[in-house]
Amino acid sequence: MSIIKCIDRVLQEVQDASPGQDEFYQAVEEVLHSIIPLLEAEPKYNEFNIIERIIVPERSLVFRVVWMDDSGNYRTNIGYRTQFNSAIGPYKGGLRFHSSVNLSIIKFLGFEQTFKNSLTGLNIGGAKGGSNFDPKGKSEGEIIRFCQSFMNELYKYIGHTKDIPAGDIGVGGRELGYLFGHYKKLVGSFEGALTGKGINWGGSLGRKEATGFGLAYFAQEMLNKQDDSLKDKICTVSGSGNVAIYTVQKLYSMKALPVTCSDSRGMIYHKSGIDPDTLKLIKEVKRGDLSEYKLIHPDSKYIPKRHYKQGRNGVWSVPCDAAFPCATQNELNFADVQTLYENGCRLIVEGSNMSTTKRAADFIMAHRDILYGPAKAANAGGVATSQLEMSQNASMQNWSFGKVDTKLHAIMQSIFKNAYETSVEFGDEGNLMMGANIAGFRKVADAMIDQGPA
Ligand code: NDP
Ligand code: 2IT
Repeated sequence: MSIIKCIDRVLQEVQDASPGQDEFYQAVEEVLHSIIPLLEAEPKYNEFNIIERIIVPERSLVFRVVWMDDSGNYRTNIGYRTQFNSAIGPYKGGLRFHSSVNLSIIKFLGFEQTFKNSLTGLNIGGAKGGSNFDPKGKSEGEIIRFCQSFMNELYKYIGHTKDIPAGDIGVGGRELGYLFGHYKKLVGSFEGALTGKGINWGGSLGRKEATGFGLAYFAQEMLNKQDDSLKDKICTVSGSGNVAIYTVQKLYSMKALPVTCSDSRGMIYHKSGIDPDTLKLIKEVKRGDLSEYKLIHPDSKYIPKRHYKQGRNGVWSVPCDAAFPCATQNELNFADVQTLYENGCRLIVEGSNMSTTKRAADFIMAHRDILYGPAKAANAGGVATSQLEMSQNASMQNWSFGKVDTKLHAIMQSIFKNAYETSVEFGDEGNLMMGANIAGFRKVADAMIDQGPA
């Protein structure tokens, strides 16, 4: 059977076995299509049925999380942990608390994480978890009770050499603190079974900043290759959480000008430049609404979501040189990417996982004058620094911010180099989507072959 026919058959099987799991299907389809050149060159992957094996998670845990709200009512949420692949190391990946979380979202994230983690060059397998619990508007007591109840089940399946969760949307330092505190109580030992921990209790300096800083380092590498730089580039950024804030901050050190940010209710356009300290105050300290930004910066413009053009993300209507989606999956659609292109944007670097819809990604691939940094390469700085936290925990050391940041920078350079060189090896120079997918896949697939039917 030809490789293309084989892939069509496998994709059909994914649809049959996981009906309605659109995000998972989207992630699998992108990877399988872009690794065709490798599969054609290397029959061993077909021989060992790697494709059929690699798209199935090693296990998916789905569990009930019951917790008590402040009024004394029992509330029920669904908890998830998909341990996708452990061929190259213990399962590693974040936890997402958001009302939109379901098995499709967790599986797509775990699948992407497997190749992302492989690209870091470090020995970490892929996983993702979370819950449809929405921390927004919950009291501190409710957050604590939910985190403890969630951990009452999750602790059985994680551990510092087994599976090491971290943060993602809706899970930051606060939630990780409550999760870790309860994990420690349940297992009776202090071990680094979570990353993104507080600095006083086993966390790493630089982890909080790592995804955003890494994203900017990756963008810099992409532009360096073209003898260009981020200097004076007008940048649009979406989101206003962990990844967005530290992307904005790092863009300034590279002399670029980030002019937008957003949350689920609206966006800010600040022509003279988004102030990261104000974002930290509103989102990290007050956990407030982005509309508060305008109260501090009256020269900025707040646009509520209901005023966006129908079917558009307002952020991408702002003319820019470079776009950094940093909120959530499929936040950049076909119309958005067309507008970006018409307005002269030629660099798209993904902070969020699977930022672009399939049609948007197809548009980007058809316009090779757009430099495109796919999420699994560009946002890998977060998980890479999580692994640096694991290293520090294992050796009982605390590295300086500078040491961690230098290592992060080197890792992002090496991810870019690997993805770029792989694109050259397979005859499509600069196609980082293909380069990242092939390089990420190859390491995991080779380990699976070595390990037999594990
Ligand atoms: P945060 O929870 O800190 O921030 C998420 C931001 O995105 C918030 O501004 C949030 O708005 C907005 N957002 C989330 N969901 C939606 C939605 N459905 N529609 C519109 N806006 C939305 O999360 P992170 O910054 O950690 O994560 C952002 C992205 O980066 C995610 O895709 C995540 O998977 C990815 N990522 C994160 C890493 C990390 O280390 N944290 C590492 C690599 C990737 P609001 O505040 O209103 O909810
Ligand atoms: O998507 C991601 O890479 C993360 N949320 C970070 C995972 C981690 O284990 O640090």
